[in-house]
Amino acid sequence: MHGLNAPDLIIKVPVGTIAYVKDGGEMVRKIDFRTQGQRVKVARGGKGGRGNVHFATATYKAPRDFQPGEKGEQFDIHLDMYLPLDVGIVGMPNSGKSALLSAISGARPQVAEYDFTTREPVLGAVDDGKGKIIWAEMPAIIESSSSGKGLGCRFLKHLSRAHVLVFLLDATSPHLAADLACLRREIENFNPDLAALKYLVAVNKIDLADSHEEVDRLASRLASDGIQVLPVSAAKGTGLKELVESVHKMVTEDVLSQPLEPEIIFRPRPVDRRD
Ligand SMILES: Nc1nc2c(ncn2[C@@H]2O[C@H](COP(=O)(O)OP(=O)(O)OP(=O)(O)O)[C@@H](O)[C@H]2O)c(=O)[nH]1
Ligand SMILES: [Mg+2]
Repeated sequence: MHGLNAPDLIIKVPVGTIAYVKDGGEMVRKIDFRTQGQRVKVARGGKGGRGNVHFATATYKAPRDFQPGEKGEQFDIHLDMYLPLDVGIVGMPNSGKSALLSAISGARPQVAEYDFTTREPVLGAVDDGKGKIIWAEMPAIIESSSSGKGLGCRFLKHLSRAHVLVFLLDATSPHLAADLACLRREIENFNPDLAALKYLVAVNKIDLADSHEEVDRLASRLASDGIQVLPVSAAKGTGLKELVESVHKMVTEDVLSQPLEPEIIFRPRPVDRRD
């Protein structure tokens, strides 16, 4: 007899999904589905068997012999959905995150004077003439967000796949360095990997600042670590071109510094032959 091939099992996932492929509890592969139509074979089907006809000879016309097919590979797959973003804007309430995203991209999040206006991450595509990069505004972070205060930190998981973070400070705050330290502490408490991402600091509402003194002080403090501090005004457009250029340069460098498929660690298992 001839057996039938089983149909492929195709699992459709939204763009932005990361599949963690596990074998006996051990992660063997991480697949990042970033593009529409991307297809990855996770588990191979078993080799087919040989039916009776394969054993027929001129004198042995109706053989009962057969060789069974092999089992296919088997893995556990954990699927997690992350927003497909390149750049994450992180800041305190009312610092102008939505105003900034609105000024540089086609996104139109609500801009308002009260705290926690934005309650979910908002994505916007920013085109600097060389290509499109996805920026995302995260809901505001405050002291103890990582312990659940305010809107908490759940949404920060989406930053896992950011190339660059932009910490947005408010120039009218008297403590720029303390604000930055607080934001960095909260994301680090949430996930230390996020604190390891490349970042720069943008000081917004510079149109309202009496002087650049505080900004300059912060800039000189961070210069030794190679961290840029850029004064901007989302409302007036000041410094936005420089910000977008600097961030996009950092994103490009980060992309180029990574091997093409950095996440894939694939150790094929020895085939379990059953002759
Ligand atoms: N003068 C001035 N005002 C600004 C600037 N950027 C934002 N604002 C104002 O600051 C307020 C807060 O702006 P949003 O963009 O809503 O701030 P946000 O950080 O998104 O706030 P949440 O979503 O609540 O976290 C609004 O009243 C804006 O009009 C700026 O560059 N200059
Ligand atoms: Mg907002």
